[in-house]
Amino acid sequence: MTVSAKTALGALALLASGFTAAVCQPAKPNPAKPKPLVSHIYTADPSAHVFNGKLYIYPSHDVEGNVAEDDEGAHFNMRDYHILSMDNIGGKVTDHGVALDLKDIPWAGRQLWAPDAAYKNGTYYLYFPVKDKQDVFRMGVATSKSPTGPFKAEPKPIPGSYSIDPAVFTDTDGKSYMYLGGIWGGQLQRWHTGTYEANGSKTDLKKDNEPALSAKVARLSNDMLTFDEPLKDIQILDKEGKPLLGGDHDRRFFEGGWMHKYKDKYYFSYSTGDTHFLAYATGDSPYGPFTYQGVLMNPVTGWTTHHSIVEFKGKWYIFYHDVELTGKTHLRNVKVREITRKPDGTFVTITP
Ligand code: FUB
Repeated sequence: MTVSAKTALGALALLASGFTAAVCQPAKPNPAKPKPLVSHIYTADPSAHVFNGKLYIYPSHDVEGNVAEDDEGAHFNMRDYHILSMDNIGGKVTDHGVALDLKDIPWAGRQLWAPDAAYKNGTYYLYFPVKDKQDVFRMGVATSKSPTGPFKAEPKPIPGSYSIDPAVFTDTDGKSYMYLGGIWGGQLQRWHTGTYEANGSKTDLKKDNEPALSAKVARLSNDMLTFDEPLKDIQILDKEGKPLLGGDHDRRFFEGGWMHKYKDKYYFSYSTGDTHFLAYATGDSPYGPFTYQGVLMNPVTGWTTHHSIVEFKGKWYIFYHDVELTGKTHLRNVKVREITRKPDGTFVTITP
């Protein structure tokens, strides 16, 4: 996550004042310069899914919370989720209103960060990270009969869960997995011994020559409400089979993991955080190990970078955010553009 020194992005205060319509402007796809999908609210961390032939986006809902900025991202003080949907890329985007509110999550303290969603057996699941009342990030889950909610939160966090940025992937055999983790403000480094270190590092372990901190994965139970196994490390290796190191900030995992499958290969993509790349690595199993392949997207304007990848009507798209509307790190807007793959399945790097 963010550090205060990195937030001075200039004062592009292009705030869309007074515009509160629920149905938003069509966003014309222009690969050269994609537009924010909506501008009446600020949105980030878009997790895109296709349910019943329609595209749904589960983003964070950024707000100006008047919370002082700190090195752990306190100013990312989000309090609810709105779900967006669209029938076509470039068509009308609908904001379905508040789907889940912080006040309706019994165990939550503050900061509703990047969510994801899944569907199984007639129920939609919304997964979300939020700090508990002790200020420790945990993963929550909420359910609904509709992809747009309203969602009802389970009374407790998912047992054994921690850190941020859940991404739920359902494989072709029907098994679902949650990927999670984020260093710095996402607290992953404080769990490196297996228990939470409240006074642990605010950034990383400062062990540049040791394997980098890993994202985590666990298979979900059949009811999608708990982990079926303890969280495991996601290993990301270089082409020589060596783990990426903690000091390799251009390539190591930072936050915002996403999993998709293409032609039987598993693609784990993620943000490198302080170097602002979206990178990816491929493997032969949902658990990895994954081999680093390169940069999926060069840095966007803004400090954070967070994405999802989805196939819709025969084409592959990346949903991501930048700060075009405000110039402020914590007031972001989501965008979409098509992805181009080379014949071997690797990506043509996108420069936004
Ligand atoms: O939106 C809050 C945090 O910023 C997310 O959890 C990170 O991935 C980064 O985008």
